[in-house]
Amino acid sequence: MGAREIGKGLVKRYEKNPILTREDIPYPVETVHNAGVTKFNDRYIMLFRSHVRNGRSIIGLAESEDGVKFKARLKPFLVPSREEPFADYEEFGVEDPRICSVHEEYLITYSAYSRHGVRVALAKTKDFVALERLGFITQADHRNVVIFPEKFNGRYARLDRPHTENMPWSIWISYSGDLVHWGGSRVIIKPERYHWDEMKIGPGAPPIKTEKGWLNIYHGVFKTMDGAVYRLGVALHDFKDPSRVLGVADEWILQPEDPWEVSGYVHNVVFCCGAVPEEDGSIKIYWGGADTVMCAGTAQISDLVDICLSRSRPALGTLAPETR
Ligand code: BMA
Repeated sequence: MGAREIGKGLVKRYEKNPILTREDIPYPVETVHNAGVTKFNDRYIMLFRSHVRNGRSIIGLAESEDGVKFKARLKPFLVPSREEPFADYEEFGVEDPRICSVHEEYLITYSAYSRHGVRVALAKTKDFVALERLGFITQADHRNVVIFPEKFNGRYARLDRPHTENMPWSIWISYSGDLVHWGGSRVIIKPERYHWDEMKIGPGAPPIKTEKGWLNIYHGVFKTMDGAVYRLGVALHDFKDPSRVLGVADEWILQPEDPWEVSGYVHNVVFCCGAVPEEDGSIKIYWGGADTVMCAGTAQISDLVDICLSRSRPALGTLAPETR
């Protein structure tokens, strides 16, 4: 991918960003953002979120040969269900899909909004044509679920992000034998006070296997007088025990800089739901810009792993243990 460097960032933005906008979609939408991306039969598949004109969201599908020039299908891929039990919990829209490749199947997690709150739903597909909803895998007040592609001691693992009233929202881990019922939950990464991620953090792309552990690309939010700023950061988790955090990089890897990241439907947002590792050691990272357009960039996987380990901060924060 052709690239230019912004600042001294580890992520090189694609020179023709944004890569997908509402003008590219053959049905009426206001935005194209927060897309999950994976490789399927040597093609890249992108599931992207779009606001429609009532302010609610649906999910579309676009395909690409090279990972940057995408063509959208004629119809949306996932819209709020009309069948129970899904209809009741999806009536306000479906958002922020992640695609997790597990065995021969692709698991899709997405946020379902309704009068009952926001919770996370799980669906699966083998071919990106037929889609089967498996169920809701959280109660209300959860978003951002990413499932690891491998089992650990016979159980699936996921990173998730419950909401809470009295603590900054943090990244948790949970386990399941069947993908539908989850438990064993515990917090593993917390925002750091007065850092770029102090307001809240949440999983972004499904974890990526590297030579040194699982790479977790997550988002972190900082509150300013001008609203919240969404940036991306990285953490590294142990191969065998993903609840063991080997390092959380102290610095962000991407922040809103391009005009379509700084201004749009929600300004100052880069938000990641997918990344695709390549055989040459690079990784394509995809992010929504200002909740309006899709952008892409590349990084070297080894660079991202290195900053997790060499510029690390404590995963559970630097506060004294008794105040955590
Ligand atoms: C979060 C989610 C994301 C969105 C971000 C910025 O809370 O709603 O889907 O990209 O806010 O608006």
